[in-house]
Amino acid sequence: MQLFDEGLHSGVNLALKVDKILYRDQTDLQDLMIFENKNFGRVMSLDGSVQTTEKDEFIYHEMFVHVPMLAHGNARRALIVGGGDGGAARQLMKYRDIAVTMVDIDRTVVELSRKYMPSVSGGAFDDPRLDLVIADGCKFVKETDETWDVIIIDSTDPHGPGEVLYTQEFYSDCKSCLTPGGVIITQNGVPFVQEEELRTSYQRLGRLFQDVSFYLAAIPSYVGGIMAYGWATDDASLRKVSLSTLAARYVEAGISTDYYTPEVHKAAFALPLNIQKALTRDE
Ligand code: AG3
Repeated sequence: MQLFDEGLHSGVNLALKVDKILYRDQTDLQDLMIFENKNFGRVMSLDGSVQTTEKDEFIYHEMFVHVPMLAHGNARRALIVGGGDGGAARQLMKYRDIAVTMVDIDRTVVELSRKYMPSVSGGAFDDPRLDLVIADGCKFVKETDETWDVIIIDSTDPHGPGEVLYTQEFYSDCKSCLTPGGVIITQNGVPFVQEEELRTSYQRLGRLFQDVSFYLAAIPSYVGGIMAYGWATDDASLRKVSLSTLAARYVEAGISTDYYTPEVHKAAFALPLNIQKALTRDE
């Protein structure tokens, strides 16, 4: 029996049974593998870490997109940095009046996701409302003079090509291309095994934004428990939008989801005490 043995964390590993390898090669930037697993369907890994699986990507991407979109309530322009599998783009396409820019550094990720895992992007790459840019996200946000209402940083963990997407400089450049009242969401890892990354992002974002927090969701293929999305905005009211307003916006948007509900949205911001303590602890 062949096992995919994830090397992301030093003390704990996710092992997935590999039923069939569909693709394995080195792109210009990273090692990319796509294989089949009974429970997760097709799985894409980059540099040995699970990025996306057919069966649980809906949880990750729905929470990444609908939480900021419905909290904002009037977002017309969204930027995805990373997200080459197209999962976040697919969720954004559910909004009628949306224009999406997606900047991923690795064209091969886009091409292979499209080919081997078409349900993840679900046609988003053929949608005229999506502008796909193959470029370094860091450089892109530094140089652009465009602005966005919602910025989704759908990166790998802070190793390899994704590492720069966790720096103070990158967050600051993102802030300069955010419209007033806009919000930035980050992929911030699994706190139980990546507490340092949570603390670091909290400090870096905290130097730049009035309201910085996290919200949570459990993604079965990201080992170690519940994962955290970073939330950064100068408009503190976005985190306080009432359940009835979220519910009205959800109905009005006419979107359908399999994980997200307005109730789950509200609940996701409740941080367990150990996470609150990790954020405020002096060290
Ligand atoms: N973004 C999240 C990768 C997280 C990997 N972490 C892990 N395996 N524990 C990847 C892109 C998904 N659109």
